[in-house]
Amino acid sequence: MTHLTVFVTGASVGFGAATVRRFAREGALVVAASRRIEKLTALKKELGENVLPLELDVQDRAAVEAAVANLPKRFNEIDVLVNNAGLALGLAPAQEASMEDWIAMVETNIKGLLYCTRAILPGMVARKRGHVINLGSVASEFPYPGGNVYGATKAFVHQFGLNLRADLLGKGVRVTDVAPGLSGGTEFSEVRFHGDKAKADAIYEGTTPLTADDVADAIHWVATRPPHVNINLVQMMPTCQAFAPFAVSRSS
Ligand code: NDP
Ligand code: 8X3
Repeated sequence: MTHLTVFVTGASVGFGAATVRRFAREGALVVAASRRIEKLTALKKELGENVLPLELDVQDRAAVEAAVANLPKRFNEIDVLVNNAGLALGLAPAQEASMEDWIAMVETNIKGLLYCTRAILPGMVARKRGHVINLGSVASEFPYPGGNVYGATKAFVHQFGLNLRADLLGKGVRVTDVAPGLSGGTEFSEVRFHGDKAKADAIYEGTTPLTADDVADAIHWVATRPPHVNINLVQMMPTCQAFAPFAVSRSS
């Protein structure tokens, strides 16, 4: 593999950590960014000097801009931005959902992704090469009860990616939406249920969900296609997941 420099947000656990491992083991330089620096430092200890731990809250626009502007020279020509930091909070119907949860999802999944993209994109355009890989979700296309704002943030991610492609035509910069379905072994559901592990575990009971390594594999695959190939969307589900019929209320 040519030596890529990869910037991964939400790198401390889950898909992000698996992505850092995958690229670092293939010889890439990886900036591993998230809020929990101790987990990032552990990743560096595991993977070596090609990993740069970066304590970063993507909700903090000034911090994102400063972090990108002040990257050490060895890591500052980013080839691949993996916009992975994100979360779902709650599964309540819209009329009962927490506004704080909604705002946190918008601040992270939408605004955080915008801050990172806007900070890193000019360098990619100047170098005439780069790749923005956004973590979308099947929830962007398929609605489900309680998915209200989470699914909408991922629909934003999908459409923003397509519009980025339109702006970046001729600039040598690729854009991909990697949109997984049910995925286990990450903190996603524990975060969604505000730390209720029993509720989180119940989501995966009796299933064989996608793993973080499955998703990292897809991310690595799209990033290592020849430069003239742009994968617009990878939508992936575990074999045990499919679609439900339309719901019809018979009492109204
Ligand atoms: P995890 O909860 O395991 O990991 C989320 C990561 O995001 C953590 O590393 C966390 O790090 C980081 N993060 C959260 N908020 C911030 C913030 N404000 N600033 C910086 N980093 C932040 O989730 P997954 O790995 O499962 O999910 C990763 C992405 O994939 C998300 O965007 C999610 O929406 C999406 N996705 C997940 C699916 C699933 O079923 N698991 C399916 C489809 C998409 P820290 O706390 O250290 O900051
Ligand atoms: C995560 C998958 O189905 O919980 O994006 O929304 S789902």
